[in-house]
Amino acid sequence: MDDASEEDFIESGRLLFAGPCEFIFASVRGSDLPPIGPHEIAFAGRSNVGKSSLLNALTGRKTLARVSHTPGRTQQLNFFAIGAPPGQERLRLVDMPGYGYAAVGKEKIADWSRLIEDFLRGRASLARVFVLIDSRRGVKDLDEKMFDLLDRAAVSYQIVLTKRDELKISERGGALEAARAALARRPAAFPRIVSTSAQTAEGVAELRAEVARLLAERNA
Ligand SMILES: Nc1nc2c(ncn2[C@@H]2O[C@H](COP(=O)(O)OP(=O)(O)OP(=O)(O)O)[C@@H](O)[C@H]2O)c(=O)[nH]1
Ligand SMILES: [Mg+2]
Repeated sequence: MDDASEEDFIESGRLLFAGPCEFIFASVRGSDLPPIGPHEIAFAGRSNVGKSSLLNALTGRKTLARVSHTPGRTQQLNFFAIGAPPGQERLRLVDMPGYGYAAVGKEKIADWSRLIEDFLRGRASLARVFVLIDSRRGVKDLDEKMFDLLDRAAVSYQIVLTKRDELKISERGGALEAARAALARRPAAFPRIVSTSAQTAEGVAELRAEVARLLAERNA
């Protein structure tokens, strides 16, 4: 696939997500994960950053993943199968609970940490984690902690900027530069950054292409 162009990946990404897509499993503890299947891509990030919304935008379904009206709504790992029939899925997407929601008690935070760490460690099918960063807020301490965790777990990760529509066009280059700078000390992070909006669908075709490229590399 060395000579495949960006346009080829845009098209294969479109096809990948044009097919069937369904919710298959929810995990509240690391001992209760679905059996290993196809490659998985997980969506991590602060509560309210737009994980569920971006997952819906990617799959073109408005209500596949539940979007929060109050932060901290997704409190489990939600697995979605892309492609059918069952057992022949091409890919799974994993919507992760958000971090950094202040009103969550210590006990919940401990449960959350255990679930996330159990999932990230030794999940052979986990191909990459997209760490979503709000374009307006940039990379914060808790995001750095997530990067630390991913570095320790030796999981491939990549920054995806969200809510790009909320930035003025003149501010967009700066948001990308800042995210790039945050990765300068992170050799394990994938260097390309995708800037998206679930609201306007900007960057969504590019993110699908990124997924298609990753699958092509993995299956090569
Ligand atoms: N303007 C704008 N708002 C967005 C975008 N994506 C999500 N939102 C809004 O941000 C809020 C949070 O979105 P979610 O998709 O539920 O965020 P989440 O990261 O899944 O949140 P948790 O599950 O609580 O961790 C909702 O009010 C969305 O409508 C976007 O691209 N642009
Ligand atoms: Mg969510």
